[in-house]
Amino acid sequence: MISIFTEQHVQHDPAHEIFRGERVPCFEAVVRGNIVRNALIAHGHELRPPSVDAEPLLARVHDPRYLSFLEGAWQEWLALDQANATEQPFPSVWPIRTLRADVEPADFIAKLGFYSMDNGTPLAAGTWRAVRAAADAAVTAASLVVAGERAAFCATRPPGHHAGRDFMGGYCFLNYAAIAATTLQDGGAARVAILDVDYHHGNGTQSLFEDRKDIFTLSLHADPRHEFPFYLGHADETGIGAGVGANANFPLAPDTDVATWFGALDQAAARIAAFAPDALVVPLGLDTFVGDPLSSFQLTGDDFLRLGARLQALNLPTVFVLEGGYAVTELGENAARVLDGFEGA
Ligand code: SP5
Ligand code: ZN
Repeated sequence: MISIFTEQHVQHDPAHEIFRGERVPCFEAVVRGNIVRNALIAHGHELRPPSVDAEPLLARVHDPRYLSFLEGAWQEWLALDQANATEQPFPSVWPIRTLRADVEPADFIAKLGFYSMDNGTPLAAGTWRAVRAAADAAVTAASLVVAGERAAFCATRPPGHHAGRDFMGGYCFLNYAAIAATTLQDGGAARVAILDVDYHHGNGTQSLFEDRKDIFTLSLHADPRHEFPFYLGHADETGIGAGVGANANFPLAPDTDVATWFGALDQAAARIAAFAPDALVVPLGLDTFVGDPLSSFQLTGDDFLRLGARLQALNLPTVFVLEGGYAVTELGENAARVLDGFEGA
């Protein structure tokens, strides 16, 4: 399968994230991108660099004010203190209920909270360059499918499915699945389904499309009562307004076994078939793997082959977008197995 990969991912190289108030090494690390690239090559998949500019699409998915903030954030951080070049900014205050989420503050850390859902999405000097190149990769992968490829893989990091119209979160800054879906629609796919199989609920993607009836968002994930993103992803979220019926969540108990996970996948597949989309986007998180340090699901390597085969059986033009997966040694193999399973290898 043609996979779009950019070396620019190395520009996003934060040292730490916050876990239970302490700084810990980032789970979402540069090595992830390199491991995925190496495994794709080893499995015979063709790698290509991005060749389409995402610029015209960005402001259709994200708030222009948020994009401007992200583009200039590192310079603002340095402007506070040149010594910040070797430090990382973290938000410490958020416009929660009763506070105003419409007036952008002037203070940098206040702005960071204004545009963040958590303090677990570290920003680095080259974050904008990395996420901007990844957006080009998403548009390129979707454009290949528009041009007639059966499927393509946007093999980029950092991930994107927690990012919403005007916020970052969960290691995500720009929502590549949403960018890919929009590109597919521009290319003539009137109805698009987005099936998120990451361990975590795809809150950003749901929030971007839950009021739309032409984009069906589905997500299989750990129950948000127990797991990030905590505040979205429940089964009763079935869409809003014109989009009622075009959102489906399959929250699963922590420690859910493989048979139950595939049972939920079958239910999601039946819903997609009934929706009769013209194309499919798969936010592909590999953090459902039994050895993943952030999660409690139990999929093995063979299960990722099975997942690829099940997705192929939907018989739709398909764009895969890399999301989570933190068992770095196995991440590349597991991603490649999904593509292999899809291609019937
Ligand atoms: C794209 C994606 O998978 N984002 C996930 C963001 C999760 N952020 C919360 C991380 C919590 C870390 N918990 C460590 C548990 C160690 N056993
Ligand atoms: Zn995840």
